[in-house]
Amino acid sequence: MTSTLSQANLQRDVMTLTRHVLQSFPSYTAEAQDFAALMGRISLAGKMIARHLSKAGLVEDALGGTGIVNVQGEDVKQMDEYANLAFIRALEHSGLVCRLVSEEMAESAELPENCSLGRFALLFDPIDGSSNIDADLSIGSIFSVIRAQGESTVDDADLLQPGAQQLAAGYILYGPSTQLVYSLGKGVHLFTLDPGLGEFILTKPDIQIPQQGKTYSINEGNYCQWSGAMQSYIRWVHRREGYTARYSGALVADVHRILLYGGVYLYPGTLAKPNGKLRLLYEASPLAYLVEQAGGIATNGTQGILTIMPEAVHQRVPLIIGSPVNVQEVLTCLQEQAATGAAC
Ligand code: AFP
Repeated sequence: MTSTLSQANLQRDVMTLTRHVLQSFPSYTAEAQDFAALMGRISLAGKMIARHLSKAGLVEDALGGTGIVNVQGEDVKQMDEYANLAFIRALEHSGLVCRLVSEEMAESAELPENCSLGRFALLFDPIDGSSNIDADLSIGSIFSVIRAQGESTVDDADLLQPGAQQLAAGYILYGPSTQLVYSLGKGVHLFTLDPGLGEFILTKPDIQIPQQGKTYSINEGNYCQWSGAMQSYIRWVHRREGYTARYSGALVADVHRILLYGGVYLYPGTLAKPNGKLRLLYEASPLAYLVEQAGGIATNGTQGILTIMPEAVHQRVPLIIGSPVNVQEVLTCLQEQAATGAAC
């Protein structure tokens, strides 16, 4: 007789990503099938990247740089290039996505064969945290799905939509296991890749971010480059008991920790770069969508990330994201300093 535990495991193992997406719609509509197929393609790219990463050091083209500098002025790693292509190849004949915008491409890639009106556009960061790759540390891929509204596939103006208009967003975290977190605006759900099955299996449904946490995550090496208000917030954190610093150099990994345990991640503007480092459309916005779906807050310090009207596809934005109580502490400190000039 099959044990109760085996029965529970069998039950768990059939809750695949595809089934979960289909079940989140009231019936088996064309829209439900489109989203299930789309998430299937995105997860395929994630599996290809995870498989390639698992052989890093053994194969020639997983570690090290390409010698190329991307549109962001950053060195392109071999894995950046591989992951970017993995997304393109996984999506190009899907019939679902007609435009692709990525950190690694100056111009959006057009897939004309898929471009009937109302098709999706995918905005993605193929490898977030590239500097972690060669040290075998956690990295991620981030994605955002919007509806391409214009007929032109050359002009990106119709892709400049506030994050609140995203149809879906998520990330894939390549850590000790490979995990995929996604939302279609109906809660935030976490799947773990079962390498034997080759499937992402639901392991944490309906994630709610803790109201507050003890983690603050920021690159304090930039301290002298921040505004006085941001410096005063960090000094306030240092004086408080209970806060602990965690910073991995990969946004996905740091935000994932905060989604599960609570706390706040910050990448503020600096004197030299007032808009900070992170990209709005394929880093800050999708993560803001997830965190807000889970009950958290994401802001640039004065405005909610999801309400910002983008002006360019590769634009950067300061980011403060996490548990409501922790983010509110940052905002209160920034507002007090702006109003009175006094440190918090
Ligand atoms: P890389 O992909 O160039 O390593 O940048 C990663 C990232 O965009 C984000 O994942 C990190 O949180 C942040 O930059 C780290 O930047 P700093 O090294 O300036 O702290």
